[in-house]
Amino acid sequence: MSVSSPTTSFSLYHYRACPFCAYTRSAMKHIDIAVEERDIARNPAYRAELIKGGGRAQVPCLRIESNGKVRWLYESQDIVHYLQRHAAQTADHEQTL
Ligand SMILES: N[C@@H](CCC(=O)N[C@@H](CS)C(=O)NCC(=O)O)C(=O)O
Repeated sequence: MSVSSPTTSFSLYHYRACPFCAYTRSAMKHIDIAVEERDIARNPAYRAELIKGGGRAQVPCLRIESNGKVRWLYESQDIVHYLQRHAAQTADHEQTL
């Protein structure tokens, strides 16, 4: 029997001077999870993507792509809690393999 796990990729829309982004980036390092960082202050294309996809220019915002579906998650605490849960579930999944 083969086991397939869903593939999920993450991008964090942020900018350096934002304290909520700094909190989120620091938690990401602690969780040790791979998240692409997209700085909206340095790259106007990322800012445009965020507004188009998420609906507003607020940072931090986590873009979650899973099995072809995209979700945009705002609020630093919600992002950190989501990534913590995801990391724990992934660790559980790997232990059962
Ligand atoms: N409660 C939010 C606050 C985020 C926030 O205020 N971000 C500021 C930058 S530090 C921002 O994006 N302001 C622009 C806006 O809200 O449109 C969180 O914890 O993520």
